[in-house]
Amino acid sequence: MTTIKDALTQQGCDASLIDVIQRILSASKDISFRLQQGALAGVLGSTEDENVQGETQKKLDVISNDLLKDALKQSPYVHGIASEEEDFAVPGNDGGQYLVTYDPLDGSSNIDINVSVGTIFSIMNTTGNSDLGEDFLQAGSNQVAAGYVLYGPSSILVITTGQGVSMWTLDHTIGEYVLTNAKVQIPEQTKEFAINMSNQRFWAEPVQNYVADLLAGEEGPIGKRFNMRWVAAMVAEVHRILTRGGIFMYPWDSREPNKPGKLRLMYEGNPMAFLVEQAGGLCCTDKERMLDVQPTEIHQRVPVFLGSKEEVERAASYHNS
Ligand code: FBP
Repeated sequence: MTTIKDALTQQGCDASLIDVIQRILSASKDISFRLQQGALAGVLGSTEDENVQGETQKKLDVISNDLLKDALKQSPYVHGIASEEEDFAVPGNDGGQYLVTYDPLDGSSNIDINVSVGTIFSIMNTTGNSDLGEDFLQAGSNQVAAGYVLYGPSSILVITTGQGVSMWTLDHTIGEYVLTNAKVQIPEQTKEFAINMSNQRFWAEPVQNYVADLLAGEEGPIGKRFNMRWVAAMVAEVHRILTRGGIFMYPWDSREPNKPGKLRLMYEGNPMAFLVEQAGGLCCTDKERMLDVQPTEIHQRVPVFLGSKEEVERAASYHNS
């Protein structure tokens, strides 16, 4: 049986990077177990607190954040951590080489209704900048590894180190991730889109026009009928797209005109962009390739368009024209 360690070694990852990834995976197994226990573990529901994004924290957001943070801080190779649930970058070990960003539990509003959620992670090298917060402000093209664990009917790890994308299913009987798809490839064309349609009246004109053309079906300018999906957890939307294609959009909208979008660049946009590109798809903002965006702050938000190559190119063309 190929182990994750074997696969990462074959991809040329050194022992320190493998250590960091394995710590994330061991925390993910713990999160997966707690999610399965659900109400039995007393972990459902909200805390009294809000995170730095102003969102109510679920108990499992906090528990998952702590599990990942504790696992990573013990690694001699982790220089710093940035999480959706932490206001500021958290120092690791001075001699550590890697910076890790993560969303410990993406889509956490799904927890209480027993629908899929996930952990998203991204790993970069430290630049040596003595200001840890600034050290993190690197474009996504600098990522050395990224992935997510989707906690659904099964728990599935999807990972890239820049040499394609592989999928691993958690076998609870042995407590290990088992390789279930060695080469994930996104179909170039699709007839499926995902966007929160309830925000339609708030979108900018290019998104209004593009979605109107998708909805026009065979009679419209695109000339095909599209189906729509919305799980309300980016990790589940990306998993569907990696499995059978599609386009996912979370554009800027005028509900909060001063924010560029809802999703976060450093622990949602970038890791998903790395995975999607490595699987043959595309990911961009309304202006540029996601992986080229130069971050200005750790919790920066971005508009996101990702998925099947031809459809993302089409969505981008509405912004360019
Ligand atoms: P959290 O990480 O705080 O859960 O928020 C992110 C997110 O859940 C994405 O995963 C998802 O795409 C989006 O919010 C759904 O937002 P909504 O359905 O409220 O528009």
